[in-house]
Amino acid sequence: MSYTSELLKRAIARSPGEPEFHQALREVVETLGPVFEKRPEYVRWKVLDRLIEPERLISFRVPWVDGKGDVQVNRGYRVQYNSAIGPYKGGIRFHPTVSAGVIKFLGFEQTLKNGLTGLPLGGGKGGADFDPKGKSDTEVLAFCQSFINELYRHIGPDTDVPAGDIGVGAREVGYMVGQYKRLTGNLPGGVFTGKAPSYGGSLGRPQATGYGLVYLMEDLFRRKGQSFEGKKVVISGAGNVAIHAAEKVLQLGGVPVTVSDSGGYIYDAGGLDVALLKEIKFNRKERLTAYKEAKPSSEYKAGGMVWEVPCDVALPCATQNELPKAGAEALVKNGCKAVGEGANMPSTPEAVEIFQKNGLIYAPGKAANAGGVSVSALEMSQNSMRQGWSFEQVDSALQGIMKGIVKQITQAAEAYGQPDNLVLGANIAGFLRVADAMMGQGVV
Ligand code: NDP
Ligand code: 2IT
Repeated sequence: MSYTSELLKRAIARSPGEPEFHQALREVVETLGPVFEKRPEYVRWKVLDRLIEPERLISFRVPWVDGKGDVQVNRGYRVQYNSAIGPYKGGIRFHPTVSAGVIKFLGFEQTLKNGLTGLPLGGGKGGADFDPKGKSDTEVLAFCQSFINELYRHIGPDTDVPAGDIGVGAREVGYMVGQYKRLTGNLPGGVFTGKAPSYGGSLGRPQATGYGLVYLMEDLFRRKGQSFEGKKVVISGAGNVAIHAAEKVLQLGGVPVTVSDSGGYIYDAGGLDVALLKEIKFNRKERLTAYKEAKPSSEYKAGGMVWEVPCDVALPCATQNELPKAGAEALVKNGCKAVGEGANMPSTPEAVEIFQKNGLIYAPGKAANAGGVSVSALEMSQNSMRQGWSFEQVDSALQGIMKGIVKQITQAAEAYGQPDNLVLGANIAGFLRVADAMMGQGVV
């Protein structure tokens, strides 16, 4: 059995019941074989054996009192995955599906993603199996405060810097910053990113993941003599990443036609009304059915997959494994030519195989959605320097970072003889950056 197959078998056996983590490991480890042929020192020093094992996994009780006065108990996590190139960095997710395995898959992906950005960021991720849906503002506040009552002792501006993810936006980050400051005697609020601009948040951070995704795809198109102009774009999700991706597609002349939430999807053939979407989702926090009510010319489909809508480009921006084999088959059948992942691991392995076999441009999440964490790094810089940069300054830096990622992943794919395989390119380029930093620091 090869080195990578044996390593994978061992890693899976020692983390039973964590299918998402196994999937993320398999997808990366299986592509790294050629690296070990060129660089046997990595095998001798067991760099990958060490890298796949998180430095630390913290799991804790989160007790809180709901609006009815009943006691609730949730479970919180933080995985401090790898600190070879900087402080642990990655978001916090509040969703009922959060488990140790989900947090480990996200932390592992984050470690390689952060490596790809070229910025001084280690990898981490956290969250809780708390469901924010239907909770009042004061219930969310109570939960965030209890979550931080434990987490505060493990994080800090130079050790571990959380941000948002599914179910966690500027409101939740703000509540966590407030509690962190009370507990630590007013240490700088810079320990979180994704803050509101009035207390140190970077302009451009809310937009960064969605915009970055579209910048990266635009650069890949440009290399093939194409652009977003006139392209019909199917987007899943209706949160931070999805809505900002739709906004940037429109700005670049494309036509975003769908968004979805866990209830169903909107199809708006003439192009989405992004201002209306923001009002419904960000301000009123309502379901997508409200879009159909406000714009009766659109269609709302309960259930179903957005992937059944014919398009040129698909941007999955909701959650892991939301794009299964049947979705990939429908996309290919209807003529889709490119897939860019705004979410983390949204395509199943079977779907990825279909994209690759059919020659689609396929940009995996760890490269395509790295814009968010990149602007988080810019927010950290601004906080350290006690500065606030303009939106234009941040947006222009983001464009440069996304171009840098495209360059790195395409160069790695070419160097390893598969120029169109961006999965291979992203995995190898991300791995090399973290691996070299680990090698330089001894056996850590
Ligand atoms: P939000 O909470 O803002 O939005 C999530 C959206 O996805 C909602 O519309 C939600 O619908 C939908 N969704 C979530 N889980 C499911 C599910 N199990 N089934 C169906 N729909 C679901 O999150 P973000 O936009 O921030 O994150 C979206 C994805 O992007 C995630 O994979 C995240 O890890 C990734 N990402 C986020 C970054 C960021 O900066 N925020 C950075 C890089 C990646 P509903 O409301 O009905 O649950
Ligand atoms: O998955 C991700 O990259 C994020 N949720 C953003 C992490 C961050 O620290 O900004």
